[in-house]
Amino acid sequence: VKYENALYRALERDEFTLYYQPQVDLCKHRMVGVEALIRWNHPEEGLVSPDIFIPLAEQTGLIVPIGEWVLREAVSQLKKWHDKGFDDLCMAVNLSAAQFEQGSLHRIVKQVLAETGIRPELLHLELTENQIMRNTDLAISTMNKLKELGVHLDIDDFGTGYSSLGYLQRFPLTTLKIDRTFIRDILLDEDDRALTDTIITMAKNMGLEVIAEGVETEEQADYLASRECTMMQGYFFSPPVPARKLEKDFLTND
Ligand code: G
Ligand code: G
Ligand code: MN
Ligand code: NA
Repeated sequence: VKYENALYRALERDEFTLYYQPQVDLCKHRMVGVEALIRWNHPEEGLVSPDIFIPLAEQTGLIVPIGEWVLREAVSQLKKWHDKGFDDLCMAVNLSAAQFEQGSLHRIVKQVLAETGIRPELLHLELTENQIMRNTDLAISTMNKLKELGVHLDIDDFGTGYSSLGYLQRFPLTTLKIDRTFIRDILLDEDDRALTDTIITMAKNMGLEVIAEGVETEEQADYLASRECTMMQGYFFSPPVPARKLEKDFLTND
């Protein structure tokens, strides 16, 4: 309740900003994409975590216009990076449940792609298992429409939700993102290791790409690479950072 009124005004006052976290492919020895993560610059309280205001935005329905702002901002930033010569960089954008279930999502994505001229396959939309399992028929039909536009559909936090493996193959997915809670203890906990190995194998067998989230150490990265999971994201490479910082650290032309 504390932030509710302020949240209403945050969009028009331009208080939101996006941070970007690199997604690296160890095979290619470089960053291949980024995930956009929203931040709120509250006038009095400074940076407010999305863990606090996203649930509130979902309750109030504000997540729909905020989510549309995120999509537009992320894709227009991607366009700027493409124009600087990094023209195969991908952008991943998180979708909330309300946004995903809005009839207008497909039209907005199509419009944003048309306005920027971004190749659709360079845009990844992230959904969680729970989002797609809520109403599977609606989810499949929405995902098919998005897939027809050519964008990628990634499952975020994979392994923590309630999707059944039998259902998984009915969704037009491209990527599984292994939740960071499994990666955290991958070298200490046999069960987490077994689970991670299984997700990697399953993804390969289903023709899906796989990304490990929350990679914090070189040892974790080495282990994943030894299991042929070479796409990774996490503090070991970089935390989410402002666009300028990402450019400085990862997008230099020399
Ligand atoms: O970046 P950070 O780890 O603080 O993000 C916390 C949570 O907020 C994560 O679950 C992340 O998916 C979510 N989140 C971040 N940015 C967005 C966004 O633009 N839209 C939605 N729906 N969720 C976001
Ligand atoms: O739910 P989603 O995967 O979209 O959320 C991404 C969140 O994970 C962001 O808030 C980001 O700050 C956080 N994050 C990214 N890399 C790491 C990491 O290596 N360790 C931890 N603990 N959190 C991470
Ligand atoms: Mn995500
Ligand atoms: Na995640």
